Amino acid sequence: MKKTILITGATSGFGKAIAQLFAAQCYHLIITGRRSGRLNILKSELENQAASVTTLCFDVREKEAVKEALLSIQDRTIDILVNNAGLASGMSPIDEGNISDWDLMIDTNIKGLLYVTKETLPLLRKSKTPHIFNIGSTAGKTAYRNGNVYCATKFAVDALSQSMRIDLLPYGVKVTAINPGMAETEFSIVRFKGDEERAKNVYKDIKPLYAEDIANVVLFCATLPEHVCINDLTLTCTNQANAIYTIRDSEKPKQL
Ligand code: NDP
Ligand code: 8X3
Repeated sequence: MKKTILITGATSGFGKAIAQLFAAQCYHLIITGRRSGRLNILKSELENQAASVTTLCFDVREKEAVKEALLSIQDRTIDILVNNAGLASGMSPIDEGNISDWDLMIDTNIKGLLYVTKETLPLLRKSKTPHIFNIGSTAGKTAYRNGNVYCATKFAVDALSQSMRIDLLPYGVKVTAINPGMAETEFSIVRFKGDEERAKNVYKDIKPLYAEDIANVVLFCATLPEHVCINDLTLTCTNQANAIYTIRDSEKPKQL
């Protein structure tokens, strides 16, 4: 029987790549995000490849909107939830931080993830193989300079993934935290508020991860035997060891 996957933040980056890959694997898709135009374009693209796609347009920060969206599909069963919607906004020392950036990151990355999970759990519990993916980050493993509140939100995602795994054990729900390092998506353009030059510089002289790399890892974890659960998975590009240590190609010694 075909499984159903619900992906938050499917209008761009990881979420979009996960949608495209799982559509190719014949999953039923429920794709979400705030930009309805992008959701509809992705829906037509995937339906042209014979996938079945439902779109739900909502902001994960608005708990009533989340509730209403999930209520509209209450007859469905969800096998996989990917809590992917999230962002960084700004990058400054803590004493120079902008409070609305802090609110935006905390409301989206922590509270949004909680609202979506809470409203999706009744539909997940109808599945014989329920699985939650939380997209964390290397920023949730090690704090880095000027990362402060973004790092804190991803540390929270790490803690919530561990807690969900424990609390949902009696219901056989797999919970997998995926913690990517730097990946070239719209992430840095959003973080630097549209400054594309600054965003491009983050990945200068580096071969970063791409959204498809994260999608492949999610698919790998989702298709393991029923008795196997990867609880926590960190992946970085080869140029990066963790949130702090990254080498640019131009900095490499000529020989090892
Ligand atoms: P993108 O900016 O490319 O995509 C972010 C997605 O999140 C978009 O689809 C956006 O959709 C959605 N989103 C953001 N805010 C909201 C909101 N309030 N309500 C609903 N949807 C929202 O970034 P990535 O694909 O790179 O990021 C995806 C996740 O991966 C994030 O949680 C990020 O923190 C994490 N991550 C990213 C890394 C990177 O280097 N790129 C590395 C590690 C983790 P829309 O605007 O349409 O609402
Ligand atoms: C996104 C990766 O390095 O910008 O979580 O924190 S990083």
